[in-house]
Amino acid sequence: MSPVTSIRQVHALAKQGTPRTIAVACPHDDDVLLSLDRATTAGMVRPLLFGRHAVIESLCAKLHLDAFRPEIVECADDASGVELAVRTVRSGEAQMLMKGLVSTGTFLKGILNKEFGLRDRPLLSHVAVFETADPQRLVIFTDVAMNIAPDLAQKLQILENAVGLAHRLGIERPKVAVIAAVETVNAEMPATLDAAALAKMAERGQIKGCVVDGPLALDNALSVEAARHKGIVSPVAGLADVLLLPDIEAGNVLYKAIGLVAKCPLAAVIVGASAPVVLTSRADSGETKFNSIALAAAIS
Ligand code: COD
Repeated sequence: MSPVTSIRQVHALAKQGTPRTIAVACPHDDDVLLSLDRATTAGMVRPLLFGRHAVIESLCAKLHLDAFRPEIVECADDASGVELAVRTVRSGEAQMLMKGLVSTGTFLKGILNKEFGLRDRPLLSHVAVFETADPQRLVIFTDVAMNIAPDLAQKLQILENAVGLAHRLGIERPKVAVIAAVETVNAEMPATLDAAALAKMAERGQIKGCVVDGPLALDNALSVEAARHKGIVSPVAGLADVLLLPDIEAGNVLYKAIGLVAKCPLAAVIVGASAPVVLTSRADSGETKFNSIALAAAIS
């Protein structure tokens, strides 16, 4: 498979095969319903909604979604909407899960629930993808929404989850930049110590299927020019396919800067669960929600 280099190619992958059933917890939101309608029309998904029938029907009427006829399972409150949607994925009846208008904490706790949740790999993590031009390609970055302050062992898991996604997108040996504020190891900046450790682990074969370097600052991870200016000699510098961010704050700020300021196309999913999970926030555009459904369908 040649590497997927655009969000449009992600859409094309999502349209292959039969539509995947997507269980949606609490879809009481305009953009969630609009993006589901669009993904259904495109042949990517078959929605199975867990929420309040009357609210969903009135929103669909307001949005003029006349041809959108999803199956709806009545749920009295958010907690039961999440639990039933998660259980439906766990049973195999649905192949993807999506968060609607429900708090991120409630939703994530449902996925992690020991009795009915979707844990598969040791750590679940959030992975976002943006499309950049010149040359056109996808850059994966993580973790912007789930793991708050990962330690070295958790960063290794997050890195491996992102590399797994890169492989699914045809990037055979992704270049991973472990991001910090500077590209030199500084004992006062713990993120640089973790980055150096991960780079050494990869060099010694403890991390497979990718090339890892760090610490790298964002500019010299993504710009060959910036790396050259700073005299950085590295197989990753300027060419990173994966950006491993130090914590949720750095990741979340980067995600919002890319979407809101740079206006680059974005998609995001949680990986490491037994099925892909679409976790977008209320502030995400309808386009990002649609792209995220497509990404989840493409890898399910
Ligand atoms: N993967 C697998 N297991 C996990 C993970 C994970 N990412 N996180 C926690 N666990 C396990 C722990 O090992 C433990 O067994 C159990 O879950 C409970 O662990 P806690 O007490 O640390 O976790 P919780 O339930 O209090 O919180 C987990 C959340 C994912 C809800 C929490 O980390 C969180 O709130 N993350 C940030 C979510 C957020 O607000 N994002 C907003 C950005 S848009």
